[in-house]
Amino acid sequence: LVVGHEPGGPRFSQYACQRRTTTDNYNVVFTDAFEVLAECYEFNQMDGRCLAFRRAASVLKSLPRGLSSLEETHSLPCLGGHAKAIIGVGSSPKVLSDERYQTLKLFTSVFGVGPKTAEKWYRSGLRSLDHILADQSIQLNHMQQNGFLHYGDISRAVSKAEARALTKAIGETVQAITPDALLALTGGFRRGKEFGHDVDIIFTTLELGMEENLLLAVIKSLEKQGILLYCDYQASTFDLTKLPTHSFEAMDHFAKCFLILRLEASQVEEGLNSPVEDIRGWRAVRVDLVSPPVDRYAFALLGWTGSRQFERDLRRFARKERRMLLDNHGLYDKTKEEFLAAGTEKDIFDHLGLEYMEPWQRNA
Ligand code: DGT
Ligand code: MG
Repeated sequence: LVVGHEPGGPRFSQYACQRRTTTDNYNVVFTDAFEVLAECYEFNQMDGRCLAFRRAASVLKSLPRGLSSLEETHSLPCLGGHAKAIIGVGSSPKVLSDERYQTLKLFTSVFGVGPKTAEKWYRSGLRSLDHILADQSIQLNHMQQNGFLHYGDISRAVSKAEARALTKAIGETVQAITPDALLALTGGFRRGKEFGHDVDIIFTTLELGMEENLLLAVIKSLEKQGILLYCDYQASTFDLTKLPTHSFEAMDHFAKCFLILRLEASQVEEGLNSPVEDIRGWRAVRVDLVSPPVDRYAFALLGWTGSRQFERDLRRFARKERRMLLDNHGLYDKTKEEFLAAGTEKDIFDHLGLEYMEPWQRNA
């Protein structure tokens, strides 16, 4: 592998937002191993090591071909000794067969169950989903109850065709409420992924201040259409005077909802992804809707398009290289002491002095 330098910037920057990363991953064996380890460190709250392996995985995802020797890693950033050792040995991580890892992975696969709850259940000796459902002392919240209720459906991948069908349905619902609206399918599908774990859709009104009402009206309409299986609505807590946050992990403050929707097989040209569901005639799908004010739409679209690693590095790049603070709400220039406006994602890249990356190049 020849690690060259392209005109206009380093090909292997330490920042994911300076590497063009498509969905073609030629090092999936290594990146899978790194991501398993990252997840394991996350379960153990070892955030530094978790991030180190996420970064290492992200660098390998941007390579134009598979690594064929350890020497090739020497010119790459973000690969520590531990990561290189794994590449050298070429083995899959031992944690894969670790009971704790497997159990926490299983528990967190339920919608509404985070690492803390999974850990608590693990510590009390629970090892399977049946154990949890049979345990009288466990009080599941509404989200978790629905996570279990629809577990079979929502733990199966959503196809691009299914995501498109849902975008069409939401688009029509939005249109019927207000003809002047902006709407986009975002998240992994906007980056060109064939499958995802949910469908992320962003929309807003052209009239500033009406966006939250639109979201509420959409939810009401979905309920009326009989396709709303579950809804966790979170009202906006957006404060336009606040500076962008340092933490990526915190959710943004825009009005949003986490839904489970019913998707009919007849809505999907290619049919449903799973034969069982196709025979049944419908499936449940996890859908997230977010509705930012129109003047923040570009920031929210950029933030929700991901990938998570791309977003983390955009923020880190802004802070470390430009003395700017970026999040889903806006961009603040600490030198000029002012917010920088943006009507498009391109405007944000321009403010940051970064070459524009298409959504399909952000699969870091
Ligand atoms: P998927 O759905 O697993 O195929 O993959 P993605 O990339 O669609 O991931 P998803 O749906 O979890 O999130 C979509 C984007 O939304 C993600 O790339 C970044 C953003 N996002 C999701 N959760 C958070 C969060 O907790 N904090 C922040 N700041 N952004 C988030
Ligand atoms: Mg998604």
